[in-house]
Amino acid sequence: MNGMMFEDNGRKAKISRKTSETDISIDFNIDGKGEANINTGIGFFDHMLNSFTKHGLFDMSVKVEGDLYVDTHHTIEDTGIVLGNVIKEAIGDKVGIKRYGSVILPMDEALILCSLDLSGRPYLVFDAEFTTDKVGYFDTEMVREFFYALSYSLGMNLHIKMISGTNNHHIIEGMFKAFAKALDEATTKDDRITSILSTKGSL
Ligand SMILES: [Mn+2]
Repeated sequence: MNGMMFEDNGRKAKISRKTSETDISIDFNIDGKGEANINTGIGFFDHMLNSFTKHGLFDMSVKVEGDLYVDTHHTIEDTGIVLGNVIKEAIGDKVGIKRYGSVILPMDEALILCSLDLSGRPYLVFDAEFTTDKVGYFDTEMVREFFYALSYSLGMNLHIKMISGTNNHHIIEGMFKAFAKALDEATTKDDRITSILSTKGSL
């Protein structure tokens, strides 16, 4: 040994991104306890990111100052981009992780399927319809945009399918919770996996 001290920073990352439309900072820890500190300026979006953090047993702080005087589009989409980047950074080399995660999650009458692969190849299949334009100040059409941005910046194949549901708040919350559980599974380390889980040797 050369006497240097190596600090294991764990599976954490922090990213800040500022454009003319949004100013976003996200701190993310895969191996957390579900502690969230979220402020996007959109109440229902905060509620969703809180649920995601809690049910994935991540720790996350999110600070967003977006151009909400325009609408919620840039704020939600750009948060998806930065969240995907920060999760990708926190996952790191993917050695030892399970790679795939799938869950079917109920929330009262809503039943949501989420299945994902941290393959490095972005692809979103989103199969759901909403019956209201908004939940609070959150535009329901932005759910798909959020997960699209996230799947591309993270390099993830993501399937989200609504199996049943009528209440839009329940359907969307079910999606964020299902995504959290599936991502938690995919990022979990398995002792039997000693390298990267791919016949190609890389992801
Ligand atoms: Mn709720």
